Formats: sequence, C-alpha cells, structure tokens
Amino acid sequence: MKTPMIAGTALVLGALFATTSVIAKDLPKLEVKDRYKVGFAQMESNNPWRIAESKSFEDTAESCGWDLISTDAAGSAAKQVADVDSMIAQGIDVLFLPPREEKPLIPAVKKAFAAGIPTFLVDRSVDPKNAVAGKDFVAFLGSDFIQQGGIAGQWLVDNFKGDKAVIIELEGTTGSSPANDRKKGFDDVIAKQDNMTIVASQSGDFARDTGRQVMETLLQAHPDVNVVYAHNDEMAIGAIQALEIAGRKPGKDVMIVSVDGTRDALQAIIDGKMGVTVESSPFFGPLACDVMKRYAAGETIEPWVQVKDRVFTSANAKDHIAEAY
Ligand code: GYE
Repeated sequence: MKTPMIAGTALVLGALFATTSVIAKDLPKLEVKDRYKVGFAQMESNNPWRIAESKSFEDTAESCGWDLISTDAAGSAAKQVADVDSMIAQGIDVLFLPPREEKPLIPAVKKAFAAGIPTFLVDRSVDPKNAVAGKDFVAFLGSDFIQQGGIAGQWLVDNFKGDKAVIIELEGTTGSSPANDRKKGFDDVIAKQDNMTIVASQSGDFARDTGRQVMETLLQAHPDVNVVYAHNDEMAIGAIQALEIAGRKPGKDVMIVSVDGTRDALQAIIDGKMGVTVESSPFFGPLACDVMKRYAAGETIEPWVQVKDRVFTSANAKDHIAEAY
C-alpha cells in the first residue's frame, strides 16, 4: 500500500512545481500617463463592420490620449502577425488586437507579452486551449458569439411558419472565433428541432461577394431551401442577391436570419427581405479606452469584458437605422 502513495505524492508535487513555474510571470504593467502609444492591428477593411470598428478607435484616440498606430492586414493572418511585430518594434505601450483567426495569431500575442506590452483582444478571441486571458493577454473584449447564434436559432424556431425548414448556413471566416461559436450556438438549437435540417454549411468568409457566390452554388444543389442563416449581415445581403437573381423571394419564400446589425441589414428588415439580425457591436473604441485606463490604475480586469447585444427585427429596425453603420 505504501509505495504507490509515495509515488502519488511525488507526482502531485512534481505537478505543483511545474504549474508554479508556468504562472510565475505576471501580466505586464501599464503606467498611468497622459499619452499612450497604442497599436490597433485591424485584420481587413472589406466590410462596413470593420470600417466602423476602425473608425471607433480613431474617433476615441484624441479623448483617450492615444497616439494611434493602425494597420490593416488586408485579410491575411500572416500580415497581421507581421503588423504586430512591427508595432512591437515601434515600442507601443498597449496593443488592441482583433485576431483574424483563432490559432495563427497566438505567437503574436505571446510575443507582445514577452515584450512587456499589455494586450487586449478585441471583437475576436484566440483558441483558449493555447492562450488564456489573465495569463497570456489581459482580457478579451467582445460579444458572446454562442449566444448570438442561439438567439438567431431560437428566433427561427419561434417564427418559422412552414412544415419543414431546409436551412443553408453561410459560415464566417474558417478558424475564426465568431464563425466557430455562431455555428455552435445556432446548430445546437436546430439539432433539437424535428422539423429543421441544415442541408449545407459552408464558409463565405464574412464577405458579401463570397457569400453571394457560395449561395449561388448551394442554391443549385438545394433548390428547396427555405431558410438562410448567415454568420454576418454582409453574407446575408450576398445571399439575398443570389436568391433574387434566381427568382426567389427572400423574406417571403426564404427566411433570412443573420448577425451584426449593419445599416443594409436593417434596411433589408424594413423592406421585408430579412427576418432578424442579432446585434454584434463594432463600437469598441470607448470600451477599449475605459478598460485600458482601469488596467493602468491597477484594477484587475475581468478575463472577458462582455459586450451586451440587442436584437433587430421588423418591430424595431426603423428606430435604429439612423444610428447604424
Ligand atoms: O460579425 C463580422 C466581422 O469579429 C465580431 O467579424 C466580428 C465579426 C463581425 O467581419 O461582420
């Protein structure tokens, strides 16, 4: 009996020592000062959401004391890594990073940490198995994408009028946190419905034109489709275009559900072509400023600074279109 217990104790102690050495390094500190050199490494600027987010950072810069260095990775995770590298070399005090995909940006996050730069992930996160808030970066500022997908799915369940829902899903950028999680949230709700099937699920890269092209192809394979779930509004608008070209009536014979809350989506809801869009706010500038200041003041930041989202339907789209982007 004795020997195995001693061996067990040794194992536990070994594990304890290993853990201690891993967590020994603290998050980099941030001084309280009037001006900060701030890096914002945008991933692409090919849709209104991205443009609104970049503008929100630019608009916040002066009032928050930021000397802002912004880059645009033009849809390439490799360029986004290089952009972060160059910001580190320029001696930024703080990094705000929306990682295009969950895995390729992890080395960049760790490099910023090693250089002593507090890093905040904004709008998208990284793979939590490989990089952790409070340890490898300060915090993730963003929405609950699983919940967004779930709300879109539940709205469909509550509003679908036909006998059988034949659903095409247009996924966001492969390997990105919103694509992974918006899929999970929606698919889990649909899996519980006897009368609903997702017949195809394919990436449209969060882009309008790719969404349109993918929809054109999928429409030929599944002419009986009567629901489209798009992971963002740009792809939903692309899908609406593809359906109209094919002589279908989005909003009438095909229900469209989506995420974001762009101006075009709210207009499509008002026009009766789209059923719902679950909000995902791009206005991160003021929140980023607030969290950065709290961090500099020595506050412990919650690992996930969660953005609360609204839901836009025909009941309220008109009230919000003026403030939409
Ligand atoms: O939904 C989409 C954008 O990461 C939350 O990315 C963001 C998503 C947003 O390209 O339109």
